[in-house]
Amino acid sequence: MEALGRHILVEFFLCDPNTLNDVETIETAMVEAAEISGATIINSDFHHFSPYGVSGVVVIEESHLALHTWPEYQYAAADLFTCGDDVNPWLAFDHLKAKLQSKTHSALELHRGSLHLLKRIPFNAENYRKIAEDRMKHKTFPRSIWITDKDENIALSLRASGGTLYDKTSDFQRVRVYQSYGFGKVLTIDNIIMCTEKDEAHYHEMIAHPAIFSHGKIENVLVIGGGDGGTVREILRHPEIKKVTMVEIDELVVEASKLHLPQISSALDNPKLEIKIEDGIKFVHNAADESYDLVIVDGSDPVGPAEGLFSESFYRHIYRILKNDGILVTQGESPMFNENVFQELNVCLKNIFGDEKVEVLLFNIATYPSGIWSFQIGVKGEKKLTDFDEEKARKFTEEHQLRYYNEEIHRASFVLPNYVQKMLLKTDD
Ligand code: SPD
Repeated sequence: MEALGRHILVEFFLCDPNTLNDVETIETAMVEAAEISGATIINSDFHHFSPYGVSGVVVIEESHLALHTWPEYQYAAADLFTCGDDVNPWLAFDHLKAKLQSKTHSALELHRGSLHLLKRIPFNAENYRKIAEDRMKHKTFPRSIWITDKDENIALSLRASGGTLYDKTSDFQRVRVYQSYGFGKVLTIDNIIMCTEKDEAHYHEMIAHPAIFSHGKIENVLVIGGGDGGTVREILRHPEIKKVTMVEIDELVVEASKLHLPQISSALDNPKLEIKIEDGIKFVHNAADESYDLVIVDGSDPVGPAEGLFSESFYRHIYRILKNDGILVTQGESPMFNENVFQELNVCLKNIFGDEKVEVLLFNIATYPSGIWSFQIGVKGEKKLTDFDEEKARKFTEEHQLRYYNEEIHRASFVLPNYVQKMLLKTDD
C-alpha cells in the first residue's frame, strides 16, 4: 500500500430498521467487524437515542470503526478507518453489510497518509511497542453501551452492563429490561426509562402515600397503567385499602416486571388486586359514577399509547368516577424537561377540578431527564393535601422502611420553587 491507512466511507441503504435501532446488536456487529478485519480492539462505546438511532465507535489500535444509524430511513453511515497492511477494512464492510441486512450500498475508499507526501524521520518506537504488546496480552477490553432517554435538547444516558434481559414488542410498544452499571435493572418502554431498581422508590412512594395519607380513609383504588407493579406495591402497604383495580394496556409490561423486577412487582399477586389487561381510557369511559376514592394514572410520557392519558376527556371521566371526596394523582411530567406538557396538564386539571383544587408535588429522580419530576393531584372534595396524620405517616415510614417518603417530605414536596409557581399561573380557560 502506498499510504499509511485506508479509510472507507460507506452508506448502507435499505437496512433492517429494527437492527438499526438495537444498540446491543449494533455494538456486537461492530466489535465482530473489527475482529474480522484483523484489528486489535481498545474499546467500544455505543449510544442508543430515543426514540430512534444508534451511534458509536470501536477504537482499534489501527484507528477506528464508527457507525451512525437512522432506522426511520433504513440508513446507516459507516466510517471504517484502518492503518497498516495487516488490517483489511473491506472485511469489516462485508460483515456489517450482512448484519445490517443492507440491500444496497455505496462506498468510497480514501488512502490516508499517502507515502508520496510524507517523509520518514528517525524515531525510536521501542517503548511504545512494549506498551502496545502489554495491552494486547489482555483478552478483554472495555465495552460501553449507553441507553439514552432524550428530547432535542436534553439527554440522559445509563451505561448498560451485560445483555438485555427482556426485549419484546407488543402491538403498542417495545418493552425492555436491561442490567445497568449504576442503577440496577432498568425497565424501558420505547426506549424511555420507566424505572430503575435504584430509584424507583422515589416515584412509587410519592405517587401513592401523600394522597393516601391526606385522604385518610381510602378503600377502593383504580390504577391506570402501572403494569410494573411498583405503584400497587405501595398502595397495598395500607391495610385499610380493600380493593385495587389496575388497568394496564400491555401485558408485556406485567410479564417483564414479574420475570425480572421482583422487588418492584412483588404485590402483583396480592389477592386485593385485580389486574385488567385492557385500554385504561376505555375503562374509565365505561366505569360507573363515583366509584373510586383514589384514581392513580401511572402512565408514560405522552407518546404512543400514553398520549390519550393527557387528554381533557380522559380526566373529565376520572372526575366523574371519583367519589365526592375522591383524589386523582397523575404522572405530571417535569417542569424542567417537558415544560409544555407539565403546564398544559395543570391547566386541564384546573379546568376540571377547579383552580384551588389542583396541587403539584415535586420529587427528585435521577433517571428521568433533568432529575426533577412531578405528580399533579386533583382533589374533588375539601381535603387539603398537606393536612394529614403525621404521626401515622411517621410510624408507617418506619415500619415499611420506606426509601423516600416521610412526613416531612410529604409537606415539603408541595412547596414549589418560584420558577414552577410562575409556570402554574393559569393563563387560559
Ligand atoms: N419519563 C418517564 C415517565 C414515566 C412514568 N411512568 C413510570 C412507570 C413506573 N411505574
